[in-house]
Amino acid sequence: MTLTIYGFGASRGQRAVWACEEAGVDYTYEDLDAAGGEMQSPRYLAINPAGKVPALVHDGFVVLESAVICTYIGELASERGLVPAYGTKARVTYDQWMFFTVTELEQPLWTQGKHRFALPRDWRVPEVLAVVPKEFARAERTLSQGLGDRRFMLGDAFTMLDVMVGHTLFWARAFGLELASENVQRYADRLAEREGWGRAVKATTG
Ligand SMILES: N[C@@H](CCC(=O)N[C@@H](CS)C(=O)NCC(=O)O)C(=O)O
Repeated sequence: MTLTIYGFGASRGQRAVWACEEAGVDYTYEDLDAAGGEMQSPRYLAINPAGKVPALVHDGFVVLESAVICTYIGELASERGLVPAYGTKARVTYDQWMFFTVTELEQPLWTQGKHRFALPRDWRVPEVLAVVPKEFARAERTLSQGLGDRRFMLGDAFTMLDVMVGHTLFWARAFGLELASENVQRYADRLAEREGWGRAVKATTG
């Protein structure tokens, strides 16, 4: 089996690498030269026509979207219980928070990233940055209520959902946004201490 993850530095590619580290799945990490245009190269566009990362290629099968990639990796190591079984209520709750992470929690962060550096300069609208802390605070309050006093999003066991949520919380901290809720702060600290995350950081940013 060959499994390759495409990313660049501290991008969402770290989610896929962290997922492999937690699942004990062997992988090769390919760090693309984003500044040099490698994500828009014909070779990479043949893998992901959107020219975005992460992408995963597993024995020729392409998987896109970080939330789906993390779930796919978790299911490759099904014996580890990192993804609730399909058709269960736990899986519905897992999917619900996965969707919340990509459609709500990370969106203010992505707005900040796009309008600070990711979009071409003449597309950026600095005024939208004012809503970022407000929107993030609202999403974080929702997350805090969902997390409650659990160790991980779904209970005592770590799942791939924690990779997605955790990475997004680390991203918020890297962007200078406060985690206002104590339970979310403690949860993020707990995830940051995981060896799998440490190895993912080393693999992606050296
Ligand atoms: N929804 C996608 C978002 C992927 C994404 O936007 N990745 C960023 C890096 S973190 C990217 O490739 N940006 C390049 C661009 O927007 O052109 C996912 O979660 O995989």
